[in-house]
Amino acid sequence: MKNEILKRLRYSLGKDADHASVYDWRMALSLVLRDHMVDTWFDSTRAAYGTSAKRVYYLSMEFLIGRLIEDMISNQGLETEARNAMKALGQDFDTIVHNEPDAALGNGGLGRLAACFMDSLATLGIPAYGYGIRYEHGLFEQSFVEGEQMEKPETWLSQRHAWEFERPEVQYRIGFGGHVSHSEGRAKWHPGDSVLATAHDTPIVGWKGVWGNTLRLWSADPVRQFDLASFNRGDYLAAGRSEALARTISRVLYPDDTTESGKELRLKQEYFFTAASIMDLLRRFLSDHDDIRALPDAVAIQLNDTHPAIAGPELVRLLVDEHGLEMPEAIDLARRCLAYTNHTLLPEALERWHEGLLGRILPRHLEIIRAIDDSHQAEHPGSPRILEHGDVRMGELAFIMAHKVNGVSALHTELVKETVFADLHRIHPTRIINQTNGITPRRWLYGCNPALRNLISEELGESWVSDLEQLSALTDKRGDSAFVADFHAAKRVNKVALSNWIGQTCDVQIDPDAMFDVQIKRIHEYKRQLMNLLETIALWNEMRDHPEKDWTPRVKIFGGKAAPGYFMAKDIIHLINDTASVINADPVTRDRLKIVFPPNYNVTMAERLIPAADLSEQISTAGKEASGTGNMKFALNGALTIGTLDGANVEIREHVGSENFFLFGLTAAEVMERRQQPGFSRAAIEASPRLRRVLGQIFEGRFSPQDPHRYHGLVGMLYDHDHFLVTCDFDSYFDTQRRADIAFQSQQSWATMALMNTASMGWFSSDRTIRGYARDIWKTRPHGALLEK
Ligand code: 26Q
Repeated sequence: MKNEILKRLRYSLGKDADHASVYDWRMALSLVLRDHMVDTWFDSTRAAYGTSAKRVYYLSMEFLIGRLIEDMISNQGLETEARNAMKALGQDFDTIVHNEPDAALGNGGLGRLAACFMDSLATLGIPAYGYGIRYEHGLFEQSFVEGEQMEKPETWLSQRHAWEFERPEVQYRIGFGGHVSHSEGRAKWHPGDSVLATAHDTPIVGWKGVWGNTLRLWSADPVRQFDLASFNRGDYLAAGRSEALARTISRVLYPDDTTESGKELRLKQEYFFTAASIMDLLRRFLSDHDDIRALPDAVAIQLNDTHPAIAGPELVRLLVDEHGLEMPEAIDLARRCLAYTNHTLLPEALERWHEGLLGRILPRHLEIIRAIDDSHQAEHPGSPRILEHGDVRMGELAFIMAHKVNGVSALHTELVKETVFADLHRIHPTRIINQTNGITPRRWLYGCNPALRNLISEELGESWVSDLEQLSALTDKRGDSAFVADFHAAKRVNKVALSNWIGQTCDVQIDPDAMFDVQIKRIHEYKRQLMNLLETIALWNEMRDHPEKDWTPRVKIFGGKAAPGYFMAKDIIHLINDTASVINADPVTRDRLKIVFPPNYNVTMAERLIPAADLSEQISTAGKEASGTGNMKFALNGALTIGTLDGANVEIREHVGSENFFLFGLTAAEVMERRQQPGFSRAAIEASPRLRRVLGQIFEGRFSPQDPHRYHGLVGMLYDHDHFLVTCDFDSYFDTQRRADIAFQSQQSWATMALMNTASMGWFSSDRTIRGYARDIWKTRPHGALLEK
């Protein structure tokens, strides 16, 4: 490998070893690793063609993949070789790994799930393509200036992307606007504008390097070179316009993780990548099939939320306008290919487009959507409409065009049936099914936690990495005090490493023996970072009131970004940072309580924090978090959860056992009921002297002395419209935290509970989730013969 790296350095990067930078070395190593997997990748593609196996197409606006180098190394079993080669070349391996930018082509859970699914699809040997957008700028970079979030554009593509192959020959023309002509019963769309979608492929190789799939991301390019010949002087202006359109479409990821409705560019992005993907999969299908009616036997299209829901009308359009099918047959054929995953119940996150806007950008699609809506209405009189009050409702469109609709945890799926899609569920009672989310154990244990990985492998060998339920064998070790001590020691190693990193990046000294209490996720009112902070202040008050008591030392760690236009979320960040300044400087509590909030939380930071966590904060208002997947990563790495009965917490608790989980708070049903009671939050505040005191301190400017009114709005919100019931759950949360304090005092029993968490989390592998999709939705079987279970 050493020689291969030197060759790449010289002939691909044009550098000699004496003048190579860390970047050059990283690129040379990456290119060697990429070379190494090309054969597997080709073999897989060939095998998929050969057997005419059904292919899965995962359409997602987001792929939050993070760094890839460690996946590429460990999935191909090249760890020792790569380390030795870099050592022989005089390079520090970890420095090389950390030189790779974190590809943040996603906002949070939905995008990270897509990335975990790509890893599992490859590991299981299921022929699959991930389709998305090659954003030039991923999620913004966050910094804090005097405690406030600032956003800077992210620039992962300012360097060459090590893993991708550009495919200039794989290009599709994507139209926008214009008009539709009808003659002799046929419709034809004449777009007014168009851009080219160009494919960029990243190979995704599964565990043991047995199977490789493709992540195909589309960039938008101007069509100018196509049209130049026919251009007259006047058309040059039009050419300029399309060039500007092309440049903006794949420019930047929308940083909102709930719908910011009505943004024209967002709709164009959605159509752009969906249309390119549908054209691409049809071309592949037609290259070895004659009969378009066989499409559902060869193609399964999974819509990651409604963002690619225009896939339904687009497929129908191509079937009717280009392949000459009748509308009813086209709708039926499309439906047999399509399935839709719902990721949220929040009403503000359900996508709607004004009919006028959609009709202006996609006139033919609007006609087809009407036809779909009318035919569904004709078959099921009185059913909910796709078009309502002048809006196209993408959830209803996706539901009606899908043969299966899935929720992402057991609780969420039941709520989908009872709330957003209650009426459609009555009409199609077998369409909604559950597929509880999962996480890839390759990244979220094997890769990020070498200390624990090695301990497990010493006990079980390495087969657990692709068969995670084997972890249950560790249950037998709970009475083995030497093993429990080793388990505890692995956690300690990770905590020391994190303490050092926090010392460097946040300039805060923390005690590795304190409880590391971590909440990392997007900042959102429903996720209730605010409740966590209020509890921290209440604890601080009590430590100061009773310094003589034997307090369990804690480090409260926060991480997460707020959408740039979400002012309440930004206020919460500001308050956390303001509070940290006051509390961290307090000599009375200095050795017992610290708050740290490292800026720019991303996948790479998660890989650092999760292995070092003792306590995982999963405290959303019950009924609001569809699943959560961070919750799974923590429990797998031996953190105990403090959480509500929300999303996948419910199932995690069932698996790890209620005695190994700190439960608190109202249930989803109780939440709905409590919200109906007038003045519920004032009543809760009245009943809790502890909470009243904290809110008073914030209101008076105890944490913002330079600007004492800063948090009046925030405190007022809690009194008057505490939509997420922070006030109602506060006391139960505080008391449960104190139970956690006591439990942590016995390190041995804490470590045993932590071990039971790791041992019980096998079911939450995304391999299990993908097997579920393959069996219940896609009707396809893993291809990798070796991996067949
Ligand atoms: C839509 C239109 C316009 C602008 C933005 C959006 C948009 C973007 C991202 C809407 C929603 C999202 C992301 C949602 C998301 O991440 N949901 C999470 O999905 C996870 C995987 O299923 C779950 O575990 C989380 O509970 C859920 O919040």
